[in-house]
Amino acid sequence: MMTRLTDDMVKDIIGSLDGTNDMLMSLTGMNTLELACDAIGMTPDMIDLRGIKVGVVPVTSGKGIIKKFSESVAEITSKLGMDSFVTENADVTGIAEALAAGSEIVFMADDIQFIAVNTKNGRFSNNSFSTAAGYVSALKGAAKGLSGKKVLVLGAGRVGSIAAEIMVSMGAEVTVYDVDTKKLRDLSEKISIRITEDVEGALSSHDLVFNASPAAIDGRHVKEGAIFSSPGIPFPFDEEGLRKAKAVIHDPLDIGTAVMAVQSASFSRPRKQ
Ligand code: 2YC
Repeated sequence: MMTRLTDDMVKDIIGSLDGTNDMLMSLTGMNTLELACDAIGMTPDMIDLRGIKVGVVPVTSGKGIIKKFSESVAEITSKLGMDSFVTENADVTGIAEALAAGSEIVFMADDIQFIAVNTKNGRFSNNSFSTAAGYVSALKGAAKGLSGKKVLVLGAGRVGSIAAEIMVSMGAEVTVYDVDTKKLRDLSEKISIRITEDVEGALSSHDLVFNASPAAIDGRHVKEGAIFSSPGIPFPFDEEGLRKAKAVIHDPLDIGTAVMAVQSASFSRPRKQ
């Protein structure tokens, strides 16, 4: 089941973007733009996002529109220097509106996929990869490198699995936990990870944790001084966990959307050397 944002999780995003940027600077050494570029192996000097026209299209399918979701996506991409707007119309009419307005990138999300399409060549980024890559970069920044380090991944869904794969390729020693042992076994056949069914023991023995699970994290098992890179929603920490952790990197939408913006823009712009 895809964990879905609620109106309540989204309502405060627009006013909090500078705060997220500052949090990322202090915990990872990178601001939102630097982090988004790092997630796809770039630096900000290699791509110019200014003036790229971005259309954000509300989508009414499934559980329908999340209040302020589209406006938040537009604000996040505007902060990166893009020329973003939310279409008046939703769904197909909204897509037509975005295209007619000359949007180079079109963002849209239903209950299963959240994508950013580059209208110049049809290539597109998706939020699962972008969230995984963005939060791996954040953990790498906060931990000052992941190569040779032990990392625990909570959740073997789309984000957790992609994050595990990226961190294995970076030389991290990755252990994955999921309540669904079949998901764990399937993943361990694809990539070289350790799997565990003892989430409490795993938590208490890891300094670095990537949390991509919707489940609560019991602070009693959090290791003193642990660093959490935690895209999982809803926010899972109790006050004991927050007290014991050295850093908790979390935002409901910002990092994933910023990586989508940079990645989809890079599909039609040559990387400046
Ligand atoms: O307002 C709208 O246009 C809605 N159709 C948006 C639905 C987004 C559903 N997806 C999610 O809540 C999650 C987010 C964490 C980002 C990706 N999927």
